[in-house]
Amino acid sequence: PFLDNILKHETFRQGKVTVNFIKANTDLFVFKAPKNRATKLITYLGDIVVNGNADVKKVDTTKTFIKPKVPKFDSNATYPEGTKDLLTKLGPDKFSEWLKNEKQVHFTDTTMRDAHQSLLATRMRTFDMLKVAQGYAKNHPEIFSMEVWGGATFDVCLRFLQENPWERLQLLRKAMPNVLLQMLIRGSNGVGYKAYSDNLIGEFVEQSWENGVDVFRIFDSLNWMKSLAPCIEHVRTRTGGLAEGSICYTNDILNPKNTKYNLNYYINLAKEIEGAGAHILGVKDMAGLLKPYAAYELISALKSEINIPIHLHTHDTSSIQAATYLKAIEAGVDVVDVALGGLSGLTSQPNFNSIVEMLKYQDRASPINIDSLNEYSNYWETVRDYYYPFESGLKSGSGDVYNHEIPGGQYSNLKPQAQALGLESRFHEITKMYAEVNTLFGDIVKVTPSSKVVGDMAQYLVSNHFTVQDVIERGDSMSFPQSVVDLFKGDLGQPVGGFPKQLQQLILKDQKPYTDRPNAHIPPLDLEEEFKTFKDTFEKDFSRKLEYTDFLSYQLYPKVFTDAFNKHLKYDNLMNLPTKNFFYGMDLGEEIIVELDKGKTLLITLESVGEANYEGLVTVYFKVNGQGRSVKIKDTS
Ligand code: 3PY
Ligand code: ZN
Repeated sequence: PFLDNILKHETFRQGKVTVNFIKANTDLFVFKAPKNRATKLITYLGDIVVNGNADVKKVDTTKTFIKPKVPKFDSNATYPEGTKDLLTKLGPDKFSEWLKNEKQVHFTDTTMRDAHQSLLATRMRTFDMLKVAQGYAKNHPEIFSMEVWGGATFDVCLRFLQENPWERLQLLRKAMPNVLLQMLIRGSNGVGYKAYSDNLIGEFVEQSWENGVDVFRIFDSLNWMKSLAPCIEHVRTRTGGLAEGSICYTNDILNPKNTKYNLNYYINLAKEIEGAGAHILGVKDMAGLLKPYAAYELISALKSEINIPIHLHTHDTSSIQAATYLKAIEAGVDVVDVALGGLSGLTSQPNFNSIVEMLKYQDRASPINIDSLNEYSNYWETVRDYYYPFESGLKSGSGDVYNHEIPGGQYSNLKPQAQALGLESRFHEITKMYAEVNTLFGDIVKVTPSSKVVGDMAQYLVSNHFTVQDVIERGDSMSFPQSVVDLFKGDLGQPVGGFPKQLQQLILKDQKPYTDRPNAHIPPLDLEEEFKTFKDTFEKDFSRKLEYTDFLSYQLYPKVFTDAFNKHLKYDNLMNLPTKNFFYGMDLGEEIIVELDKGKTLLITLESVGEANYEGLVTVYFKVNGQGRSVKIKDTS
């Protein structure tokens, strides 16, 4: 390293070395940690052994894990043709026609996106997905699509899992080249919580397609067409994929008192979405409020009013959503979203395996090998155990969802959040307040990011012992959460029927709201210039070339990306580390195999852990491919 420092030194490179060169340049004696991957990996493992993974709040030391059984598949066999092949053959418009004319009902498998987002706080790692991706695509090419990307997964990959979301997408694409891959995109909010410039969203859509996404489920958190339409247009003009423009379902169309979100409202919105060029209509029931008989009415009406196929999404929070699917299937829905048994139910999607059984011997049944499907469910059931710290603690379905209308993913997060704020015993007060805040806000559509704002306000009121009446009476002297102010200013767009004017004034005080698109206030990004600046800032010490997709990650989440980048410099790519070791480190004497790159494998054993020295440094001893190695870790626990 000393020689390396000399060779790289500016003075040396300029050929200006004098006899005093070494003496005058003390920086020659500063050695960077060796960059090799094995050192970085054992540094990570050592850190987790000494300090634990900060993301794991409570470790159960008695826990034992069972090795998940990967269902058999032939890695040399060619992939059977699936929906991706059909899309390539037909193109998106003809594909949409094909789907509409299908008699059988089709399935989207959400296991790798919404299911774990809704049950395990989005923590599922690529490692566990890749183990079964190829086999699943080969054994189940009849699946309509695999939802694998978007929603909260992008943020969580970078923020908590130290993964590159684009790499996840590329690897899943490679492992599943025959079936459609699907993502969830929040219209002008992309995969974030605020509006971005239009050209950034356009680039993001194009790169998502280039890297593997075929089906874009596009929604807006206030059902605002002005946010949906540009995103549908991006998919139509910049990709060869399918634009699934979606209505978010809220309230209850069968409730005679509901004059806002009634059947007519949804039909009109669906027509606008079809008119904007969507290939598929998504009905996104994010909170699981679409009851069975309402589903029959809604789907029947939509089938007769629009000409594109209909794709229904729900969450089983109430535990009766299989009945909703049954009625929707009777009414002619084309595709439904399901999750493999082990990751289904409650705030996740209805159980794929059981829905297949429900339809067996019926007209619209799909030819699916249920025994194989059950093996995959077992795999996920076993894998799920490795993620126990991220379970929500919800134990049963809840009929109360029809009152509070909290989306599945948010509901399962709310309990741990309340716990963290010391409000666990007041959980039901928060859910009740959520409903009251919704009424106060004028009954808005609640889905990311608008749902987060309602949740922020509910927590704010409960933790400060305020009521909504207090807001009405004394709101002008309250300082509300920033997200609430932003919403009422117009930063997430306009809600159905507008904001309640008086409340808006109380919240905004002397700020002026606007009613045009938030994106109209965000200048387009100078992509070329910004990409150059990005590379100049980050590329210096990086162990791999930075891609345009990294730049997009940075633009969407600057701080999250920067933190992930710094961790990457320290630990390198941790994606291939087994999940047990990623979250819980290693046991003494434990031996693990980690495949760093194709053909480059490390056999690592944890030999011993020393005591902290006077500086608080702990030496952790490993054996790596038979050789003794140690790392010094600062004990911060
Ligand atoms: C998301 O936006 O992540 C959702 O899953 C909304 O339902
Ligand atoms: Zn969902």
